[in-house]
Amino acid sequence: VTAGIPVYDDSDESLGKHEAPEWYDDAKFGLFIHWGIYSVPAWAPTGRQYAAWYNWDLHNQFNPPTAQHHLALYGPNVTYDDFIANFTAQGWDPNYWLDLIADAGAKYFVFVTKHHDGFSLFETGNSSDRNSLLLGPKRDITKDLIESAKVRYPDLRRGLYYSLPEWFNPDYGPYGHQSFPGMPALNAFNGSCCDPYIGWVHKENFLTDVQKPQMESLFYDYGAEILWCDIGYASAFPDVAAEWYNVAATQGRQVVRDDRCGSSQTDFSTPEYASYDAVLSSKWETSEGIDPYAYAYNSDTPPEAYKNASILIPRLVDIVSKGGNYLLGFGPMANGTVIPAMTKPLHDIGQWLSHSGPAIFGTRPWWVQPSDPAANLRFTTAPDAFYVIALSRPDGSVRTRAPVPARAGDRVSMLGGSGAMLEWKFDGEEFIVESGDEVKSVDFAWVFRIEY
Ligand code: FUL
Repeated sequence: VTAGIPVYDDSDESLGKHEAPEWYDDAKFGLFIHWGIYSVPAWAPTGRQYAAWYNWDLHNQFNPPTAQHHLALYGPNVTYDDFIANFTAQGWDPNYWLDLIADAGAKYFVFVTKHHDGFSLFETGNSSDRNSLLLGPKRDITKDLIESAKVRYPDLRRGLYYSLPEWFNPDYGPYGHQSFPGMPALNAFNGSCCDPYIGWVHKENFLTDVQKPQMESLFYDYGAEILWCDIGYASAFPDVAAEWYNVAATQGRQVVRDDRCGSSQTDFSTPEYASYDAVLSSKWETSEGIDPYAYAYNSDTPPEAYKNASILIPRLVDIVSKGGNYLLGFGPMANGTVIPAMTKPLHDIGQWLSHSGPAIFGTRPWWVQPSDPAANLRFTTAPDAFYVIALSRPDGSVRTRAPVPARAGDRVSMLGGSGAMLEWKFDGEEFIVESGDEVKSVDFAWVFRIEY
């Protein structure tokens, strides 16, 4: 026990004391990487289903497009696992992704080490043999990514996504609200059944022999700084969390986990494709793909349908102004490369952050939202400055009646502009900055820095 470092135990009360560390709140912008067997078929009806759900949709009689697509393209005899042969990672260089992440200005990434299809991209020892070391790439993808990141961008925070359930694994059981034809009935599994409505079924040893060693490996062998569990329900996490927190703390590291780890406590919540009108009282992170509705690569999505920087940058600003983090997903193709429709907006975000990042990173939200919706403004605060961010290009001036904490003598300038001090005043309650021509030099969002 080191003085000043809290020691956690397995009780709910103790685990509930864990919080998102400041570095995570400061980081604001991360990138989510979904890459796996599903990147081979890479298909879902665009805008409607998640491409990483290919195997689920393939078996879902209530949701026929994927099954129809599969039948037409591959015929009736190709199974999902047949795609493993085409998932080789040949030519994949982790530095190519890492440079992309750095170019986008992101402070962290979250890599999908095992999605619901149960195929692991990390060393799973005795717990499973459906993994990338034995099959497909024959390579420890997670290790290659993590170790390269440590060397190339040591400040980039490293997050690992981990799905607690595994579809169609007889030790876990069917997943979802109904079983599909040809699949064993929900009650056909031995061991404990959890929720009679959802029908989550798992054998007791799934937690002790699969989840527990795998989570511990992600913590200690791969050094997860963010554990991004998915789905929740039956979970070994409560049994391994306290030790993870304690070990990390004695190493001088602060780790963080999301709200899908199958326990009631959480460090941050994870709404998908979400936005809010006001600041939330507890830490949150919204995730979404650059794709209109997918995290993994979806070949059905036309290039023009991807969100571009004029959508993504205002999203980032809006989320941060409400206290959230933005975890933006890109889906590499099976060969590991990322299409220009995704790399271009990432690059544009990075360019914008290179001058306007101070209004994002390390900031905290302001307690009140700008009052005039037409002005399309957002606020963030820092110890040395207050930021008024316009999401539409200001036409001559920026005006708001919201309580902006500017005082006589404060200097106002636009980030990414000439650096010139701008005229500003209060007209009654209205705060006015003469933005003039400065705004011509910047695109996507215009940050006015009020320096205390
Ligand atoms: C969801 C998953 O089911 C999606 O496929 C995706 O991974 C998203 C981040 O979480 O719950």
